Amino acid sequence: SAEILPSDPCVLLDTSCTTIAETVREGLTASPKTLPPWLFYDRDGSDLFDRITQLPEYYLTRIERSIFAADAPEMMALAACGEKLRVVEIGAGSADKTRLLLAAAADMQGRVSYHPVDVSESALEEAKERLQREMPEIHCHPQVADYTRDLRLTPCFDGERRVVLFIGSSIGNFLPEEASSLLRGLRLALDRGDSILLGVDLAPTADGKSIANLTAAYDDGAGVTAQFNKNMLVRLNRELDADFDLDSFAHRIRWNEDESRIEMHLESLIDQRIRIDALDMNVEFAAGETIHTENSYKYRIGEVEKMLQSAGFGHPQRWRDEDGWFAVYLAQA
Ligand code: AVJ
Repeated sequence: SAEILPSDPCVLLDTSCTTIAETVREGLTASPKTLPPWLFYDRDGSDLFDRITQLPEYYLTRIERSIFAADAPEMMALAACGEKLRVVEIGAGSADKTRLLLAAAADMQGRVSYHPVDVSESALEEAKERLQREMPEIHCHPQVADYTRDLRLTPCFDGERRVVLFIGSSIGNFLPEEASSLLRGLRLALDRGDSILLGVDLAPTADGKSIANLTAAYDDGAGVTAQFNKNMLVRLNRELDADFDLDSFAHRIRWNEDESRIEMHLESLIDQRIRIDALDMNVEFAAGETIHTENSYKYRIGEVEKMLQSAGFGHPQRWRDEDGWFAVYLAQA
C-alpha cells in the first residue's frame, strides 16, 4: 500500500487523507468499516491511554519499563558510542517510560537535548512541563507532527548523534509493510551512526505468553480500554456533529492468529443509522457490524531483526524480559 518517495524523506507513509473529515468519510464508507487509531488521541484519549498503561492487565508498559530500568545505561552508552546523544522520540505521548532513558543519558553526559514528536499537543505540553520541573538537565524541544507523513529531523551538531526512540510497541499499529516503509523512511532521514531504539510486543508462545494474556491486555476488567475505544465515537460526535449512541456500540477484541495481531472493533448492537452532520452523511449499521479501530501486531523475535536489517539498519542488539513477553532492539543506521 504505502510507498516511500526516496527523494523526500519527510513523507514516510503516503496516507492520502489529511483531515478528520476526509478520514472519517473514507473509513465509514469502506467495507468493512474502519477508522485509524491516530483518531484515539485527542486530549481525553491521551489521558485514557495513560490510564491503560497503568492497568494490571496491560503488561506492555510495565514490562518495557522493567527492561529500561535494568538496561537503559547500556542502551544509551551503545547508542552514544562516545559522542553526545540527542534523544528523538516518535509517538512520544506523555513520555513516561522515556524518563528512564533520559536519566541514563543525563548520567552519562549531563545535558541532554530531547526532541519528542507526537500528534497530541496536550500530551507534549504535559511532558515538557513535567520534565522541566523534575529533570532540569533535559532540554525539551517538542514537535507536533504526524511522524508517518512528516518527519523532519533537525540537523545535529558536530560530535552529536541521534537515538530515535520508537518504543511502547507503537510499531504494532502499522501493517507489516507499512512498518517496513516507516523504518526504511526513518533510516533515510538519519545520519550514519545514529540509531533506533525499537520496543516490540511479542507474539504468544506455547509455553509462555498466552492468547488470553494478550486479549486481557486489551479488554481490561475496569473497562478503561472500552472507554478508550469508544472515545473515538465521542470525538466524532463532538468534532463532526455525529449522533453515535455509545450504548448501542460494544468494545470488541479479537486475536487474529493468521495476521498475528490483536484487533479492536466497535460493534453495533442493533440495526441503526448514524447521522454525521459535518459530513452531510448518513451511515447504516447492521446489528453485529463493526468498525475496525485498531491493529496491534505481535512479532516473533526473528521477524524484527529481519525488518530492521532490510530497512538498512545494522545488526541489532536485543533485550528481553525473563519471560520473553516484550523486546527492545537497538540498531545503527
Ligand atoms: C499505543 C499502539 C502501543 O497497541 O497496545 C492500548 C494502543 N490500544 N490499548 C497498543 C492500545 C488499546 C497501544 N499502542
